[in-house]
Amino acid sequence: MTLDLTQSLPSHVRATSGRPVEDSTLMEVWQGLSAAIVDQIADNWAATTERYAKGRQEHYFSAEFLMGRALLNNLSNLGLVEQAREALAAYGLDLGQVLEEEPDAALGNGGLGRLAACFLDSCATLDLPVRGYGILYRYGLFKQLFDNGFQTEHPDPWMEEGYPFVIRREERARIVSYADLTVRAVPYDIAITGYGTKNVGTLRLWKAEPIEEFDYDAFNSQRFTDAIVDRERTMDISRVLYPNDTTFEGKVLRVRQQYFFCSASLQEIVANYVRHHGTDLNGFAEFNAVQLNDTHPVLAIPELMRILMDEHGLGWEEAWKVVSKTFAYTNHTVLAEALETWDIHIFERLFPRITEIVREIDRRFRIDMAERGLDQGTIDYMAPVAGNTVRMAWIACYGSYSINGVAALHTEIIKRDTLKEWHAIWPERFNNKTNGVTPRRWLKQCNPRLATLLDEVTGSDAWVRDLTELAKFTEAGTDEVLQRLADIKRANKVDFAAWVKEREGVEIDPDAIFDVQIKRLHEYKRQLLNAFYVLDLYFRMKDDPTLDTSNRVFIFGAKAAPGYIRAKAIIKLINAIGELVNNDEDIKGRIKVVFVHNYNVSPAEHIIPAADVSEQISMAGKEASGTSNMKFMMNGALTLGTLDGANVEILEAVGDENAYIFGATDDELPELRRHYDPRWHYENVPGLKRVIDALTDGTLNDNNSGWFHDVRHSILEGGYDPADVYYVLGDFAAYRETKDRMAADYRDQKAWNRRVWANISRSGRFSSDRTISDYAREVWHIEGEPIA
Ligand code: GPK
Repeated sequence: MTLDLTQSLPSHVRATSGRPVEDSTLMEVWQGLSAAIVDQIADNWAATTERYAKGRQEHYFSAEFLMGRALLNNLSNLGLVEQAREALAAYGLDLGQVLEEEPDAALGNGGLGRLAACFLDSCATLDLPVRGYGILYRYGLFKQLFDNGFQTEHPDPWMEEGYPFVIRREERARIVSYADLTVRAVPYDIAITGYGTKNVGTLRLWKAEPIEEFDYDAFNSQRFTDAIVDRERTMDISRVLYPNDTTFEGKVLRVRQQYFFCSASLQEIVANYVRHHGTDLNGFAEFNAVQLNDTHPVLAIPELMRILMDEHGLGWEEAWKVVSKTFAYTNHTVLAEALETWDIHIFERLFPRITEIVREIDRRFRIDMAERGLDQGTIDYMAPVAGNTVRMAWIACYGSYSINGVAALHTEIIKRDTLKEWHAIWPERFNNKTNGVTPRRWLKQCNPRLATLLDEVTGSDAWVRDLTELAKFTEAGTDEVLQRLADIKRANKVDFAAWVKEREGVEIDPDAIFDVQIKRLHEYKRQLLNAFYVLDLYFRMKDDPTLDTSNRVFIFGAKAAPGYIRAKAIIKLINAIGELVNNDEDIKGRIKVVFVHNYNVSPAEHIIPAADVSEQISMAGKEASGTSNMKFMMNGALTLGTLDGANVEILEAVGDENAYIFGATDDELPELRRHYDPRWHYENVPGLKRVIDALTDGTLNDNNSGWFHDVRHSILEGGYDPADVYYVLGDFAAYRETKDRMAADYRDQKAWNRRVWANISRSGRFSSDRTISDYAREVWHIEGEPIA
């Protein structure tokens, strides 16, 4: 029997704090309430785990899971929000305040990590036998602060004060061996509740620990410090998340991390197979599939070969047959700088046996391809090992039965360009799985006002489990519904304005257009294009104070990889523009720029429900999918974007009249770029010269870093790269025209809200439930297994 939270909360808080609720801190109350939730789901969690262990399972391997906060998600899934509110109210406590105590589990960088988190939510909701496997980083993604407008990075020891949602499973620890180090991998499990189901899934995160607390030999022979040093070397493995997004960083520690979680996870999966299906591993792939979230977990391919051959006696051919029916690979980018390649000497030093296996995969690959009649040039290009370089994406393509992109356009591009040689040989391996996002966190939880309206309009909460339900109500946008949409957006904007005032110290007008670009800072995403527009609008307004336009708030949120100086320069630039614009008396607050610092999952939950405009302005062909575009759509923001990634499919879903699309397309760009002269645009496109000159003529202050000169130079002159690689100047005129038109359209609120409703009601396809159903049916071959 499970207790009502009113009964169970006090004892959990007391057990946490050692004091009555009245004398406990808010943090302790958060911990107690969280523990009470874990208590509530324990039986269902155990039942689900047992049930899944027997049948076919999917294992989602990912170096990143950007989970965000867990408590509200669990309360909401379990239908306990009101109960929790009441249980706390009895002590004069406010649920909202308690929820704000929770640290974000930021074990990911951006889209790829958050996608993994949305997928787990959908798998749980759909009762699918899927488990996530990753690393329990002690430090999540760095915390971002601004110092004089410059990004500074700070450690994020997110579970230092205790984190009740993670359960250590000491008894399931595994040994992971490197040539120079042997470590214990201890699993920590996080329960993944679904919406409207009793099933509870699992995210298993591995922590590296020393085999023994101390190396007693070293300790006893007076080499105490040596013993400590080795211990620290072990703990290093799961110490920190690498803060790069779509860029590869070839650090030894990183490859150690990758092998660490792949090896530990596979050992466990194989042991489970043996327990339930016996010692003949030839049948392994009938019960297990592994999805590789990008190339970060690709070492799982040679590692499974090793386990099958060295520990279970399979021959090479038998093992390879199993392996190539087990793995499926998702590609998340076409950017060359993201391609993971490792120097084989690193492999040799860390894991000689894995290196041997990789070399053998390479040797057999070359024979295989020669027999298929490929020429030597193509074989060399595709081979897993080239000279001293191991190419993880090629191992993934060779060893996987499924290869997918994350939006229709992206999949076409990898078939046509990035992976075309692979597609030529194995077209049947390729498939598209357009990304999705969970409507639980990204609609029901973050936008309760809109959720209530949807309940009313549709007559039930069925949309929460099947977002395509909303499509039946595309015609339900009556005047009354449109007015309520407007009221909801306005209320969300008022809330957001208060949040921004408190957090960033900037005052914003809830009646202004809230125009939002939130994503990692990368040149291809073109925050610079947006910044140029803001500056240009500012100058136009200075020229003509009567310029007839709605008030505008430009909201940015973005972290730059710590070593990506150009990206950091763009952050500084946006902050400098904010400085200039926000404080100019002439502008009278008609333009405001807000850079929300430390952008992460929780800030996104405040920002997205308040947005009017969703900036999705990457250079066409570069953004594999994008996922914030989907979150905005669900929350009734209109897309201002290029025909890139999933924008293309959003446009298809809503129709031309309900989105603002501009700019060069992927098809047009090669030809356009051939004749491209950014200088010509600088000289001739209205507004551009003034904006670009402002970077360096003293209008904007980069505190003598020289960074704004570098930005200008990269756009006009280039250097190592050609000038303006991402076609910022080329698309500026179209962007300005489209954004101006959008702002003019905003004045007709009724027409605008009709578009808002079109977006919300047609967002069903972008639920991660749809994405996951597609993976389950077409790639994983699993079905829902409800425990009750
Ligand atoms: C792609 F390659 C990568 C990466 O290292 N990190 C990352 O977040 C993103 N991504 C893409 O850039 C997005 O377009 C995409 O929506 C997301 O992955 C999820 O597929």
